[in-house]
Amino acid sequence: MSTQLSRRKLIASGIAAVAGVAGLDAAAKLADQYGLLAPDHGGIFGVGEALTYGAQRILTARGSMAREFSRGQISRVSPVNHGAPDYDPYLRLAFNNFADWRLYVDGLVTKPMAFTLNDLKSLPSRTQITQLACEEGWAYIAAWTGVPLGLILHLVGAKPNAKWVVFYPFNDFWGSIDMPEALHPQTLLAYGMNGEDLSLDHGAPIRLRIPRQLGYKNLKYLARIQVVESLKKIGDGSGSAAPGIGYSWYGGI
Ligand SMILES: Nc1nc2c(c(=O)[nH]1)N[C@H]1C(S)=C(S)[C@@H](COP(=O)(O)O)O[C@H]1N2
Ligand SMILES: [Mo]
Repeated sequence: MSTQLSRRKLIASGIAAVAGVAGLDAAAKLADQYGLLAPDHGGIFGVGEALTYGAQRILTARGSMAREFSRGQISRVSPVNHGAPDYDPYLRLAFNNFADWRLYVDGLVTKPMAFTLNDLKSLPSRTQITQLACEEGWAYIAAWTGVPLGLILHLVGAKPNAKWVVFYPFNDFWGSIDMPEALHPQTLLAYGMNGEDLSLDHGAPIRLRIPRQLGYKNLKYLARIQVVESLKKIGDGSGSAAPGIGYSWYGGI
């Protein structure tokens, strides 16, 4: 552990030192070399934002866990932000209790798969009581049940050069996370909330539940997951719809 850690420390202080001496652009180049550059670094948030990502990535690289709470701490009210799509094909699938819904997982994988909701529910699950914190300043605690995303990536055989996981919901709020976050044990494809099926407005049939990141990274109403090596050719290349509406790609808490 210590060699790994001190190497990371070295990289972190190296990047900070380069930022001080040679300016932020040089620091960004160095960060990129070590996979510590957020995909929207060239955008409105600039290099400073990218370095926040790099610094946090080093701090959380050892897989630190988001806080988990007790049953008694579950919030009585769970607010909804951005309710379920009210158009097809989502409406049609919802009307049929998602019996015809499939979660397509493809991209840099050896075995692309289409999971039914029952497929996902029959896999080993994890229930965790965590907080969902919206960037607008409110939060609530709930119990979420789902399949660890890492298990799905294992089943489809994500290839060694896979670097990002892209999520496509039934609305246009697409997004992505990096591999360390995707493989983190608390990163779930959740189908249950507080002991019941996820409601439509909370993201049925499946949402990403990623308690180490802010609410807007917790994508709801998922249709497809794609594993990629680069985000450059996806959408506008910034890694998600978030930068387009004023949020940074990285939503770490
Ligand atoms: N597909 C999709 N997922 C989404 C959003 C969205 O607009 N579309 N909003 C996000 C935001 S900003 C927040 S705070 C959370 C809210 O989750 P909740 O409604 O279950 O509380 O969902 C996130 N997931
Ligand atoms: Mo949010």
